[in-house]
Amino acid sequence: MLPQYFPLFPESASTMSTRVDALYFFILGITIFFTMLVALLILVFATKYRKEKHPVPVQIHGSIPLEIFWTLVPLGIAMVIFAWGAVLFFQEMHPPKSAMDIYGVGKQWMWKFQHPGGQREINNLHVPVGKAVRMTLISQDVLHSFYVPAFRAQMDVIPGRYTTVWFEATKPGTYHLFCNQYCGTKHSGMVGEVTAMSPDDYQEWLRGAGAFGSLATEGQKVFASMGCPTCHTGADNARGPNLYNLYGRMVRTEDNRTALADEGYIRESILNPSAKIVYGYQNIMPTFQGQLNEDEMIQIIEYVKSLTYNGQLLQLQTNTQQEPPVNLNKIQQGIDVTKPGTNQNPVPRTSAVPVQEEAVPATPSTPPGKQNAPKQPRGAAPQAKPNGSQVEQR
Ligand code: HEC
Ligand SMILES: [Cu+2]
Repeated sequence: MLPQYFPLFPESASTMSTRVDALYFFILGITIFFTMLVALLILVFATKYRKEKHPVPVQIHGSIPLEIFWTLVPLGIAMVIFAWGAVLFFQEMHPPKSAMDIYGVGKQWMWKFQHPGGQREINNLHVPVGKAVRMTLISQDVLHSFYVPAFRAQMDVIPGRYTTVWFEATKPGTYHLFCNQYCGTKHSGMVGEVTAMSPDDYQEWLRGAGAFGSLATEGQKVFASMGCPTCHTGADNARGPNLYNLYGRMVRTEDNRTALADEGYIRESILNPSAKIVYGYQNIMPTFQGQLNEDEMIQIIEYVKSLTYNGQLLQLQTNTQQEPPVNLNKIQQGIDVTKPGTNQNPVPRTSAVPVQEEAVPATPSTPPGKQNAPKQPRGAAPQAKPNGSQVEQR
């Protein structure tokens, strides 16, 4: 609606953008009001108290009511702006629980995106309309900034650290994607497009985008090729902790602190293992600094995230590829599921996007690499981690 009357203004196409605009226009309105008021008063006073009529000005020495009035009114207005802005800030910072994940890597001078199903794109981002999307962003070189004006969404993209931003597109269309932080010679060329599509079109697009495997299955391959399973076997007496159900949990560290196992924590555990030592474990994990690129890091993180009962379900729902999801039972039996034809799904899949019932395995999945540990009894709670030696808090 706006661009028609006010072409200087970007389109408004997300749930946040209308709210941000409301505050913006409120501040703009106040500014215009006071600018006009001051200009008007200058004119009025200049005529009314001009020299011919008032050769000698009357001296006024303070007025308490006036001082209170012009202190409290601006304070009130400023507080309204502050409170309104703070509410919007918290909404911007906290993605809804139901948000889907998309990963973005900025590098000189392009944007690379990865969908959980493994679909990749460059300088192009496809998102569904009416669904919150949480972008997890990182830079491969210098500071960049992810900016979609139509969504009023902006977040710095920093080397070595994940940042997140979320949005929910409200209408289909193609919108500008900018790098909003000067990042070198071709900074101005670091632009792309965000295509918001109806959920059906988006599913269609995911199917057509041709991915080799979901991020989690790709991550499992990286995990195996890096030798992580030699220590993270999942067994009780393993040298490294069991990574099953790690994501989103509070981890107790050697110095008796707790850390939330989010994307940043997993990343740090891999690149700088001695930063936080898991309680009850030795500081023996080598650093993998320089051995993984950002794409592989994201894949490993998605793999670790998938090692939960719920995560597995989520993975199945977002993985629209024909390829079956990671079969934890097979991994448990020591079968290399990365070889074609060995990762058979126990439940035959009838549709590309499985419904929830299909996705639930008949028996709870056991952590990968559990081959040395005693078999879990049928029907045991999946989150009951049979690992007595571990004293982490959940
Ligand atoms: C030499 C054995 C060894 C190897 C190889 C190893 N790790 Fe570790 N890992 C450990 C140990 C021991 C800990 C716990 C102590 C610590 O936090 O450093 C750990 C901790 C972790 C944690 C934090 C776990 C928690 O419960 O908070 C993650 C995540 C992790 N490793 C991932 C990996 C990945 C991914 C790889 C392969 C790229 C890998 N590790 C390779 C031994 C190893
Ligand atoms: Cu840039």
